Amino acid sequence: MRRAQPPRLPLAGLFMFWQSFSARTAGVRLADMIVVPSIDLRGGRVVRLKQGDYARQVNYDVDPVEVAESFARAGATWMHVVDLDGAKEGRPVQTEMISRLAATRGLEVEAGGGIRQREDIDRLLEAGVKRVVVGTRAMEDWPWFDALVHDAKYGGRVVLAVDAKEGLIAVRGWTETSSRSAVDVAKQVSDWPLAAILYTDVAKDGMLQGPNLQQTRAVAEAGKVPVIASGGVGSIEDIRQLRRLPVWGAIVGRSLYEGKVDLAEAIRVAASP
Ligand code: AMZ
Repeated sequence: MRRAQPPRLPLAGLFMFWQSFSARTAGVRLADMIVVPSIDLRGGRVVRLKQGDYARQVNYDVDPVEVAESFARAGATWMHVVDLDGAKEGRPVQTEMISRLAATRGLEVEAGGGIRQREDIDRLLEAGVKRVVVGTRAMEDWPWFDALVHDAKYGGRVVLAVDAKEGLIAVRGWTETSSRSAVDVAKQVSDWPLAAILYTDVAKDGMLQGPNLQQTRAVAEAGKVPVIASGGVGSIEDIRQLRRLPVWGAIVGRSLYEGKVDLAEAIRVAASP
């Protein structure tokens, strides 16, 4: 969908109201996009993997709590935290650190990696995490996931991770691929009370060479659940490109740590009309 240019003041306010109203009723995203900085944790440290490969780990010599505070200072409203030990081991491992991060003033936290049980979710929500991300168990036990998402207790608190390798969903720390396609799953959950679908292109993740715009668009247009795009952002131009898609948010990770993207600038670009 082409975005109309907003008129100059004083009509701008009216236009924004109309835009917001029409976007809501049409079931598409609002005009701005949320930039979601991310922290990937392993052994309590901030790391990034290339293409999700645990053997290709980059360590950053930074304090996760300070990083989260710097995100808030730059104007971020949401932060994405991945427990990479958890995703690999199939049980939450970094819960204590995630609880500390969830206490960051001004930042809402979504967190995942290794969540397999309701108790894992309850623990994170009690620790102040606003939304939990579930990938593997959803793909391997769809009835469990269906019941979870439709339980009023978890309404709007669950994000479905759709991590795709060449369109097919990857699970268990991205070491295995399922036979289902990302677009099919997005269609299937179209009317579910999910907080979001987190769509990650595994081949792009941690590579700083641009997101998979085509697949991201296909997933975003497949259903009504807001989509968070993840994987590959390496420049402000990538933020501009993603902003043209009907996505709710975009995850930015490695490019922040390596100084390729300035978070405050990314937030400005993502929000400007
Ligand atoms: O980089 C990886 N190998 C990796 C990763 N970043 N493996 C899983 N994850 C993330 C997913 C999602 O946020 O993007 O872990 C979460 C899903 O974990 P699980 O354990 O529910 O599949």
